[in-house]
Amino acid sequence: ADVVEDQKFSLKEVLDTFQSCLTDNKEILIDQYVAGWRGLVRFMNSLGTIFSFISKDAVGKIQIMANHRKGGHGEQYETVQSMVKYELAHGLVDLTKRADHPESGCRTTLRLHRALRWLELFLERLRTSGEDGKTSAMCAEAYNESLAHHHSWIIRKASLMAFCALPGRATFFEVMNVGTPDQVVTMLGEALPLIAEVYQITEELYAKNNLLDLP
Ligand code: 1PZ
Repeated sequence: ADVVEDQKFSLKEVLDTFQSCLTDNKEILIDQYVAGWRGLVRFMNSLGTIFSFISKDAVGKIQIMANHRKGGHGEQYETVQSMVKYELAHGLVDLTKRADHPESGCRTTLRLHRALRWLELFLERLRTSGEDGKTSAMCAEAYNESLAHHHSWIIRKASLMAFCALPGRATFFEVMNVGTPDQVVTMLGEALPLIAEVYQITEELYAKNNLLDLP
């Protein structure tokens, strides 16, 4: 295979990683989930330094999860399901206010999980947009419907400002490096149901365990 071609970054591989985090019995593998986020952050970094305050926070959370996996109880963190069970059974989650466990896997994953909803809404808008669609508006709408509800005023302002720096739809599609606009749309159509499924499974698991408002 062409070496240069192989090194080129494709958003398809990133979205494939997310799909691969689902096991046959619908558990979510943390290694793959985290790898998916790593790829997304890499993609975001390629869009410009204005996003570095976002990428810094995301990298921090990715690192927390990677450390849980590498730690002495790493095998308990194999899936989101086993993590929830383990951390709750051992009182490792701050349930009402931040205290002894500011870096629990549960609260850290919840932040990424909320961001995954943003991703789903944004990619769906991108998929169904016309040639003259405005990426910054699509991004802002997706954000206002999801993550914004959980962010302070200052973070919301900074985020909405950063979105204005997003390249136009045509350039955005090119940076995704998936192929023609038609191929991008097809790829998104295939990837989105799986991203939605990963989101839904986590959402139900968190709801069942009363974890959706972790501080
Ligand atoms: C392609 C354009 C990129 C748009 C990214 C949209 C997401 C905007 C999120 C901005 C949040 C940045 C600042 C950090 C906020 C944190 O306070 C929160 C809550 O964490 P806590 O303070 O409770 O520890 N962090 C988050 O909400 C996690 C945000 C992760 C964002 C990952 C974005 C990945 C982008 C992929 C692009 C394809």
